[in-house]
Amino acid sequence: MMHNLRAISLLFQMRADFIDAQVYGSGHINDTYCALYDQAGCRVRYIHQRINHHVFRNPVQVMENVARVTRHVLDTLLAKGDPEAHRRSLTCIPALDGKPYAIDSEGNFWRTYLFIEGARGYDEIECNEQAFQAAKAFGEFQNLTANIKGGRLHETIPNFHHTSKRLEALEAAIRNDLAGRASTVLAEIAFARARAADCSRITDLIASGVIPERVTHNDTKLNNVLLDETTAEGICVIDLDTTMPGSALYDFGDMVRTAAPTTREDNPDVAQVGVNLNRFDALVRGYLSTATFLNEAELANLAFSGKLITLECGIRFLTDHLDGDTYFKIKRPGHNLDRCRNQFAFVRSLEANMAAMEEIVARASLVPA
Ligand code: ADP
Ligand code: GN1
Ligand code: MG
Repeated sequence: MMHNLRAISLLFQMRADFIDAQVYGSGHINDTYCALYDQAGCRVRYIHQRINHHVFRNPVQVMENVARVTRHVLDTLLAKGDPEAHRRSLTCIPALDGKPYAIDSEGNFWRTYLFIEGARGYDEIECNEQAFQAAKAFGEFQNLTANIKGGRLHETIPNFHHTSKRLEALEAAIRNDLAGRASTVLAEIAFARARAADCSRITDLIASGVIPERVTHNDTKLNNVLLDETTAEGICVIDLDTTMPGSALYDFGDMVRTAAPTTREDNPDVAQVGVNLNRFDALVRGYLSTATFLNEAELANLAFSGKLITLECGIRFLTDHLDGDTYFKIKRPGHNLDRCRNQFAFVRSLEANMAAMEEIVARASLVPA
């Protein structure tokens, strides 16, 4: 459904005249629009976004986090004299009442960002350099947000990367079988259950204090960092709704999930799914060039984290398939099942290549950044 973006634009302090708007991007959660404006004679684009309040139950808290994080990153870049500070951080345009969000007549929460020009996100990786640059940018984002003031950020989705709880949610979905599909996915259910022990490895290390809690992005898929169209440099980390307390391993793991495979996340031909070790090597080098704060336990689990987050994502797609596709946007019937099978095929490939990946991490950890 296309919203009335002209009406939405009037809720914000635009200081520009609305021309038109189009649905934009390929995110699975929010409704994103790119809007064209005339700003005192200049054509300027903005992003208007409806927050998915089915997924984010407390949009006010989401926007408190986003406002704090974006302000902090921008201030840090400005203090360093970065000449492109507003291209390297998201900038919220305030609503008429000064808040970072506006509520429309139907109770939807909206926000508006400056459109980052000359950079784009990729649904499918094209070269090793993109992997290096994306990982470097996400590591730098962790550096930038590490010392954010004002106390702990809100947990916008509690237990977001608690993989054992994700497996429990899958078990509940199997029991409820809301869409009557459980009997058709027995192989996928068995695949997930066989890996129950993997699910608690990182959360156990966090609980015992071996792995520290950090401010992390938690949704570091490749298309959530915009790469410069000419230099491929990671310009701006976007999609900050889940930036909250987490583990650096969640972030590295999701980079592996989305930037190391040989094909896109929803390719139904699982014979094409595998891990590209050169891309993995580039991710490790890019991430370690900026994430210089990692402790030994974090380094020792970098390779495993890719498997964990891919397994978790596959479990989430399977759960949503069983629930009748209520969480992730789908473009065709069976889309979530295709995604699940693809992710599980990638888990298999990561398992087969784990020793080689461990070796790549060990070699890279010895080289000073
Ligand atoms: P979702 O949570 O649905 O993934 P995102 O915040 O990632 O939503 O936005 C969806 C897409 O819109 C992104 O993948 C990106 O291509 C584009 N996008 C979002 N914010 C901006 C921005 N400020 N400038 C340019 N493109 C953006
Ligand atoms: C969603 O919003 P988007 O498309 O960047 C999801 C991630 C999943 C990803 C799978 C808030 O990310 O957790 O890993 O889809 N975001 C949320 O592609 O659930
Ligand atoms: Mg996104």
